[in-house]
Amino acid sequence: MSISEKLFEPTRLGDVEIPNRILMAPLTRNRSESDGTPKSWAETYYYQRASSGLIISEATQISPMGKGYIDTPGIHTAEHMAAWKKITDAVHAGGGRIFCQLWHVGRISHTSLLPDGRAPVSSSDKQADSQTFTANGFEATSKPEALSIDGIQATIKDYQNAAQFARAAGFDGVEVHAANGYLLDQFLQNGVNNRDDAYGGNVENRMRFLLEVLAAVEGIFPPGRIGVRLSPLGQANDMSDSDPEATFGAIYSTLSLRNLAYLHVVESFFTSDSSDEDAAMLKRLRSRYEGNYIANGGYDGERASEAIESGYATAVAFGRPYIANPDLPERIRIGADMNEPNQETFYGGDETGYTDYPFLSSRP
Ligand code: 8OZ
Repeated sequence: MSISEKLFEPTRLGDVEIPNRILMAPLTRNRSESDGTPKSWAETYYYQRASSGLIISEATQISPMGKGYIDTPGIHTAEHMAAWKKITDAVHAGGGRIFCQLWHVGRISHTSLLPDGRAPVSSSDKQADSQTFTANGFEATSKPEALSIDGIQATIKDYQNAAQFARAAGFDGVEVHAANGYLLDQFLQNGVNNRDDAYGGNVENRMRFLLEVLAAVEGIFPPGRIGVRLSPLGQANDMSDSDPEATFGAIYSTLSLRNLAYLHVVESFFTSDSSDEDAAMLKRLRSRYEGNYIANGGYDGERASEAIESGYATAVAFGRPYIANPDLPERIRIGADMNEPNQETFYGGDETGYTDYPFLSSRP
């Protein structure tokens, strides 16, 4: 199959008009100041990618306790806000749109990254068999403490506070990161969540935290400017659920009623390929969500064309291709060769492998 013209048909994601269906996926790059303030080179990086239908920012912590890796950005201080404002201004000047991905890592963290060397928090005290990246390189994630009910309520306030900073920073909306084994996912899936209070047990209880976060964020942005990211295949960060299809089916159906901008689904992660059974389950789950669906994970222009032509997806978010191809929509449109991303410069470092990937022709 060839490239569908539908990839370049404008549409609406909730309240946000997008000129094409080729979105920039959230990409962790670990190039902020250690206090979480984005550096000025991020203005160049995001500006270069403004021809995307929608940019979803790299995962951005909502609070000091939400941090899990070295040099990731935050959106919980006036300094963060001012630095992000320059980035959103640059994207808007380039004709683009950008959402802020609101992130709390939960147990995927290390005491050395957290205030006063505290333990990370999660739905339970189960330690992840996973690693994070600290000042000392890769280290095993620390044993977490289960959040109290008061701790959950305070974290919901942190999401609301971060959404307020995101609005002040000029973001067009926010994406609530509930995927990839981070805090909200640690509540959704019962391989980690063993609580016996109102936030554990059946799936209605396990999704309560996510729904309360959405309600709090909806006080700041309208639902049509809020997206949610999920990863029902649970491939990352030692996640598991006893019945993923039932769990995520209930979550999709519930989110379907909220008139959100979109549901964004990680369909495969770079650590594994999805099987036919996985693809079939993703398809059955997809039928449970009536709004805009953003597919992500391993797509190229042809697969994206198929997904959009068939009505399966509204848009497709590209990750690794966007690291190396700032003008990705144009390259897909004309069938140009792609620059290959260099894995060695994905995380941390300077402008090399960040703002220096070449455009097809002269830069915008
Ligand atoms: C890669 C490295 C660190 C974090 C995610 C925020 O998986 C991430 C992430 C990805 O959602």
